[in-house]
Amino acid sequence: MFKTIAEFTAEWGQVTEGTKRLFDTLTDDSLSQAVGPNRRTLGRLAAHIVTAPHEMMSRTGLSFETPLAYDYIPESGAEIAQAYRAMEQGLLNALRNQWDDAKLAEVSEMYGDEWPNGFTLRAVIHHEIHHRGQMTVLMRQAGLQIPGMYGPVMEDWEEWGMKAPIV
Ligand code: NI
Repeated sequence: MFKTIAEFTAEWGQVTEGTKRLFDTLTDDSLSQAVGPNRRTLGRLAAHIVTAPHEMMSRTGLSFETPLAYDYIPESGAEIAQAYRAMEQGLLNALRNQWDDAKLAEVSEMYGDEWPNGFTLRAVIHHEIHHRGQMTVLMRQAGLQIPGMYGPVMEDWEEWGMKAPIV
């Protein structure tokens, strides 16, 4: 759990930088990709990543606008990428303007449980990374090349003239 807003800001910057690179790779055609029938499409997953931090943080009393309605799935990858940028800045601005570090130790009711706000901020990041991983599978299935997040992707090894390790 985060103890200071500065700690969260530093990590949020790293995570959102990766997500922006991923979202900028989305094509409009790819958004209908799903792992199977009646499963969430790539567009729905991406829109969920945009709206979930607002849904979670609103329960703590933090106030900022969601750039997408919860049930709306854009048909444009660029629109999702733009909405994501608005969300990540809106969340950060709200934290800086409305909270101080002491607020992170305060507890809010979350889904029938009580979470310290600093834990909720941690959950926001884990939730995003979780769904981002699902997105990369669908993006591969849709024929897109994905950017490396925590290490090289297949194409990076090829570019370096090396064989990708199969481990
Ligand atoms: Ni989720």
